[in-house]
Amino acid sequence: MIDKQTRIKIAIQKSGRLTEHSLDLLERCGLKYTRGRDQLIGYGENMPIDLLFVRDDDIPGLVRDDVCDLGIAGLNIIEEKRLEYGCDGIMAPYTEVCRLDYGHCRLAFGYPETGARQAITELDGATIATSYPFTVRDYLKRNDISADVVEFSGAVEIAPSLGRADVICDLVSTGTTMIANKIREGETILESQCMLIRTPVAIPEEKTAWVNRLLQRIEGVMQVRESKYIMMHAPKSALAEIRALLPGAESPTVLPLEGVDGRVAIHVVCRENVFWETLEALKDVGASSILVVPVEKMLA
Ligand code: PRT
Ligand code: ZN
Repeated sequence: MIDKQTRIKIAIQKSGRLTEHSLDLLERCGLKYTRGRDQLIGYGENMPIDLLFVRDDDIPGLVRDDVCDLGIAGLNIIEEKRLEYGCDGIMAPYTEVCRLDYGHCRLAFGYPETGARQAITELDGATIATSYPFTVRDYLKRNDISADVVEFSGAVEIAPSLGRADVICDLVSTGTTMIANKIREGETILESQCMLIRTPVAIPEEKTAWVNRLLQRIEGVMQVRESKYIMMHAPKSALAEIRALLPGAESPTVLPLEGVDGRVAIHVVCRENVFWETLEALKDVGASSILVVPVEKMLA
């Protein structure tokens, strides 16, 4: 029995595209857990956090119903369920906390290569197959298009060849599935990535300190993903040029170099990846001994 009053419950995907990334994120936040015998619950050992392993489609509902305090799922599912619950009169079933920068994909129309319809301007009267009926209907309504939407729970891309739809609207990442099914990818109606959501009700006071701590750590993990610590020697006079060359850099630390006039050591954290071209440009303005090292942890 999990103590609801003191332990934070997080819903994550049991097994699928998001599972490994979500577990990796939580582990980077310092969470150690053991998985129960039924494998449905992970019990946090070093933090008052327990994980509920479920199908991604169930995550928004578990957070809406306050069974879980937090949930991690794709924006595609979160938005679809938000629209579905909105139809029940529930306007704000959960709060979107932050984007997690993995699970990137898009919900896009797909037009069979040999079909008569090839653009959204030709959708009036069409039948559209999708696993996201609420999102697609909402899009059609907002764009004043009158088309039929048929729901497919999977394998949407075969709907046209089965004669069940003229057009599809499905998730795409590399695009190879549509191409393999002779479907041309069209307009994107939703750009998606993984997202952290939280319950619409107030989190019990006993848990808020740990929730805030976790959110701060998640933010730190997201920030260090691309961050680099850069060290170099350079002419002091080139400082402004060097700052302009470094993407997302904070104020640099500038240190004198023992026995060298006019040159300094510069240390700086860059919030974005640093490419060879940047190092070459730094060298061109007089930098030398340039070192780029990954950042392990960061707390703003
Ligand atoms: O069992 P459960 O219900 O939990 O899992 P699921 O099968 O519904 O979901 P899963 O694991 O396939 O995907 C989970 C989430 O990953 C989705 O809700 C999206 O947020 C995200 N995601 C990212 C994707 C894709 N990329 C993706 N490419 N989800 C599905 N796809 C499909 C796509 O529709 C296509 O059929 O993968 C196929 C390959 O795509 P292409 O374009 O790379 O060929
Ligand atoms: Zn699913």
